[in-house]
Order: sequence, then C-alpha cells, then structure tokens
Amino acid sequence: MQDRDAPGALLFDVDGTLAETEEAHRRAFNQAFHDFDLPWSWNSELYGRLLAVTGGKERLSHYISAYGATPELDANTIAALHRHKTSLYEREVFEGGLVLRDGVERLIRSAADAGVRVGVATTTTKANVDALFTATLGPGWERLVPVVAVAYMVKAKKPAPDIYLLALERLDCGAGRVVAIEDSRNGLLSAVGAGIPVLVTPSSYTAGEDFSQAVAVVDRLGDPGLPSRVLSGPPLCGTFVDLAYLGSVLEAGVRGSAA
Ligand code: XBP
Ligand code: MG
Repeated sequence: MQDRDAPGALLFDVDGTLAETEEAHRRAFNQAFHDFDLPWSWNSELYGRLLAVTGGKERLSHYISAYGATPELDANTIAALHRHKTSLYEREVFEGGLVLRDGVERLIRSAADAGVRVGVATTTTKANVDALFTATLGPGWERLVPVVAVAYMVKAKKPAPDIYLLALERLDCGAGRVVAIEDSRNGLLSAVGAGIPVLVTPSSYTAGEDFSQAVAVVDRLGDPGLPSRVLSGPPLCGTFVDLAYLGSVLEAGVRGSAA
C-alpha cells in the first residue's frame, strides 16, 4: 500500500550516491593502464578534475585530448581498456570492497514496503550496478530495484537529461511524482532537465559543487542514530531522510517549478 505522503517513485544515481565508488573506479583505471602498458596514473586530485566528464570511455578520450596524454588511443582500444577497467572494478565490488552509504538500504526497503517504485539512473555500466547491488543487497536485488537505466541505453550521458527521461518512461510514472537522489552537479542538471525534483547528498568528490538547482541538500541520508543535516531545503521532521521527507521534497519541487 502506498504511503499518502510518499512520492510515487524514487530514482537513485549510482556512483557517489549509493556508495562512495569513485576511489574504486580510480584504482581500476590505474590498474588497467598498468595492464595495457600505458605510462599513465591518475591521482585523486587529477581524477577529481576528470570527473567533470561523465562516463569512463568519455573520460579517457578527454584525458588524451585535453591533457595531451600519449599514446593517442583509437576508439577500439579505448573500448577494450574500459572493458578491462570494468572487469577489475566489478571484481573488487563482488569481493565486498564497497558498502552502501547510510540510509540507502533503509530507503530502498521502506520504498518497496510502501509500494513506492525504485530505479537507478546512471552513467556507469549495467555490470557495475549488478556487482554493487549483488554484493550489498544480495542476488534478489532486482525485486527491490526493478528499473535500471544505464549508460549504453541513451545517446547522451549526464548532464543531458536522457538517462532520467528513459528511467521515467520505464517507471511509468510522471516526473511530477518522482524524486531523484544525486551526489553531483552533472547528475542534478540531468534530473532537473527531465523535470524531476532533486535531493542531493554530496560525496567525497562532489562536496563543494554548485547545487543551487536542488530542492534539498543534506550532508547524508542518515539512519537511526546517524542524523542527517539539512544544508538547504525543507526541514526534517525526524533526524534522517525518510519517505515523508522525500514527499516534502517532491511537493516543494513541484510547487517551485509551477511558480
Ligand atoms: C559517475 C560516472 C561514471 C564513473 C565510472 O556515474 O561518471 O563514469 O565515474 O564509471 P553516476 P564507468 O554518478 O551517474 O553513477 O567507467 O563505468 O563509466
Ligand atoms: Mg554520481
């Protein structure tokens, strides 16, 4: 039965929102460079700048063109390098290398109990989403998160709205009933471009970005005993983000866009 005050559906971003994944991505990129005999190594300062470009293959091309990295690789080699990086990342995640951020599992399970549909909208691969959810929620995760919109399904990655528009189509739920949960400005712009109100929980690589288009920004989703702090947006009723709070984000967002 659906809670009267809850949104009709929730859409989660993956990297940075469900889990702090970017250090594992960075390690996988560096290991892949080593395995392909490439003289490249991305430190966290450089990786932070490269994250402005979403999508691993696009990030690699950008690194070559904007930083003059050599050797220049053709599209096939970039694709092979990225496939290898994905398998290294997947292996680390399957081995239990990552945990979900606080509040994520609680919200996903309470949404399922309340009849609120849950999906993800991401610029990473299906393999990476599968690895993360299998390792954290278990092999039956698709019952809890039935809608998965991933990079290859659309032409343009975030900040373009394509991935959120596709997720909305698959949720079969209008933008006016959905809340997106994001950690980055690129993701925020993508969801807003699809007409979806957004709650932002910044991650280690995105803290400090401009989130002025978000309806709410909280330092964390929180859990019992792990309070969240609202940095902007409607006040919390309790001490952490729950479905009722996401309902108030939806209401404020829809009211705001009508103004
Ligand atoms: C974040 C990204 C991804 C990851 C790397 O995606 O931009 O590209 O950094 O993943 P989101 P891939 O926050 O939308 O989940 O190498 O698989 O692209
Ligand atoms: Mg993200």
